[in-house]
Amino acid sequence: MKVRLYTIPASHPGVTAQLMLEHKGIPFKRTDLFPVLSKGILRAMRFPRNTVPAMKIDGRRVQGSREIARELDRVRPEPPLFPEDPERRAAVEEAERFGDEQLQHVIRQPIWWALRKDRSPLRSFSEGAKLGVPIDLAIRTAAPIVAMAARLNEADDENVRADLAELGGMLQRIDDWIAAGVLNGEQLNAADFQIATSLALARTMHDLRPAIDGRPAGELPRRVAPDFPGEVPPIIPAAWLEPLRAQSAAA
Ligand SMILES: N[C@@H](CCC(=O)N[C@@H](CS)C(=O)NCC(=O)O)C(=O)O
Repeated sequence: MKVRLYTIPASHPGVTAQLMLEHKGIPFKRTDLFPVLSKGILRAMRFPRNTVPAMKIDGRRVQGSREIARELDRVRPEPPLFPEDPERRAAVEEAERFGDEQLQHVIRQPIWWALRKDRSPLRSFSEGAKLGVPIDLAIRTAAPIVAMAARLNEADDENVRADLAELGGMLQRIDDWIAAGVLNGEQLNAADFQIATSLALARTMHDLRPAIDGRPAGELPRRVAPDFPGEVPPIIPAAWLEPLRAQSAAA
C-alpha cells in the first residue's frame, strides 16, 4: 500500500489522520503544506476540496478526516475505528461529526486570532514540520499568510469571543460522551482521534489549558495526542474567558 498524507503543520484534523494511520500500522509519507497556499496546491493535485487532511492511497484521492477514517477501516479493518454494534457506531459517528463540524472551528479561530496578534509561537507549531524550506525562512515570511488565514477563517474578536462562550458547553458534551463510554474507552475509535486533536490544539493555548485539564475531557488529548506541538502564552482578554471559567468551575 502506498500512502501519502497532505497536511499543514499542527493542523488538528491533519494530526487526526496521521494518528489513525499510525494506529492502523499503515506506513505513510507526509507532505506539509503552507496554510492558504495549500488550497491552490490541493486543487492543482485534483483533490475535490481545498482543505487538509488529504491523502493519496494507491493513487486514489481521499479527502477529509471523516472520509479518511472510513477509507482506513476499509483497507485495513483491524483495529477497527468504528464499533460493530449499530447503536454504538451511531453514537461514535455523532461524536465524530460534532468534532469535525463544530469543535474544530471553535478551536481554529482562537488559534489564528492569537497568531495574528503575535507570530512568535509559530516556531513551536512548526516542530517536526516538513515544509521543504528552512523553518526560519518560513517563519520570517509568514506574516501575510497568517493574516490571510485569520481572515479566511473569520478569526475576528467577535467570533473568538463567541467561540469561547460556547467552549464550556462543548467540553461538557465531551465529558458526557466519556461517561457514557462513547469516548476514551479501552479501544480508541474515530471520534476519539477526531476530538482529541482539537482538544490538544486548544491545550496549546495557556489561556485555555486550565479549563480543559481538570476534567475528563482533558485526559483524551493527553492520552491520544501527547506530542501535539505548539505553545501560545496568555493573550486572550480575561473577560472573554469568564464564561468558560464559570462553566469549568461548575463542572
Ligand atoms: N473539517 C474538515 C476540513 C478541515 C480543515 O478546514 N482544515 C484546515 C486546516 S485545520 C485547512 O485545510 N485550512 C486551509 C488553510 O488553512 O489554508 C476535515 O476535518 O477534514
